[in-house]
Amino acid sequence: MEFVDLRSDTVTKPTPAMREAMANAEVGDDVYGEDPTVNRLQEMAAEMMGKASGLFVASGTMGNLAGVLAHCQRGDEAIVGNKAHTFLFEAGGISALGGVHSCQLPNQPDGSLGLEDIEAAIRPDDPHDPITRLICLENTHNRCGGTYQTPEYMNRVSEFAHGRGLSVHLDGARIFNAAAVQEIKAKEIAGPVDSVTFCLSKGLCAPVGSVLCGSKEYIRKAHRLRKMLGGGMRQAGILAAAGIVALETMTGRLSEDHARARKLANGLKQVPGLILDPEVPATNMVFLSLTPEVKSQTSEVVEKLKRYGILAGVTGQRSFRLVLHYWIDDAGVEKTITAFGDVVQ
Ligand code: TLP
Repeated sequence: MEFVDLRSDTVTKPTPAMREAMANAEVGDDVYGEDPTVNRLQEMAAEMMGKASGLFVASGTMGNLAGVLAHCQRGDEAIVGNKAHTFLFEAGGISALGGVHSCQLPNQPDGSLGLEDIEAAIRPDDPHDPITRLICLENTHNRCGGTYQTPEYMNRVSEFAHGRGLSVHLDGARIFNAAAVQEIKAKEIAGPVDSVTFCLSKGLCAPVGSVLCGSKEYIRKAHRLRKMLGGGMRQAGILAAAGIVALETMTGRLSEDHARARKLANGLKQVPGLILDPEVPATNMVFLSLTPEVKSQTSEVVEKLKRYGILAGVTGQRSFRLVLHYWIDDAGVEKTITAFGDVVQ
């Protein structure tokens, strides 16, 4: 059966153009800096983020890990949101592998961190305290519903941080979604921060990889860290080739996924037993839960949906996440609405 796979945009498979580019990619040893395709991708990525340099890494998780470690020494503190991907879903890497202490602040419903909260969290110069070194932001924000932050917000936090000698790292796994919904360039969002990671392998459909971008000096440090983490990938141009096609052909179409997310949310809103939160999806993610009257748990609903050819993501005992991407068309959206209508009782 052909599944409508809404579990994540990470499930996207490469397009035929990507496979062709991969087959024909010119390659070299990237640990020596000699892979022309990786070098080209890194230059393109840095330019799009408004940074001096880029570093191709295996995943968003590796980008955030090397990204944070390049800012912090062991024992330093990084301010993170309590719903941040880096805090929740990266296996505690910054603390386990980097010795970086995290200070978790409540994410506001829109995914932001309050400036007053950040200000109050900065440690005094006291030998009892770790040294506050870094603020981590996420845009779009996954667990806050695919919400996005404006360039004004990115500017405000960065100016505040720089005024206090702190750096800002952005988990921009889906920064091109944040740019598409605001009809701006990604560099307007990433410009003010010190470093940014974005993913090629989510809504942009490339099979593997992310790029960490920042200043020349910062990327030089991150390059060594990537090696330390086992991420020196040699003839990685085969992968980078798909990333180049992703940047050339996929960033301009993401608003189609946002429109389908709204269509899906609209349809599901009519299904008795479902609550949408938020009611209107900000970008490509639809979050919903079962009302107290519904007897089934999420796991049962998910099993039943499979029989209709629908794969849904589970976020809790009574909640789901549905993510729109390149491989979900209008028919898939209609099929999903019908299936939820039949299954939820
Ligand atoms: N997110 C995945 C899961 O890990 C939850 C998903 O299905 O959404 N930052 C953000 C904001 C992410 O959403 C993800 C992946 C990552 C980083 C990590 O990227 P990868 O999976 O490439 O390590």
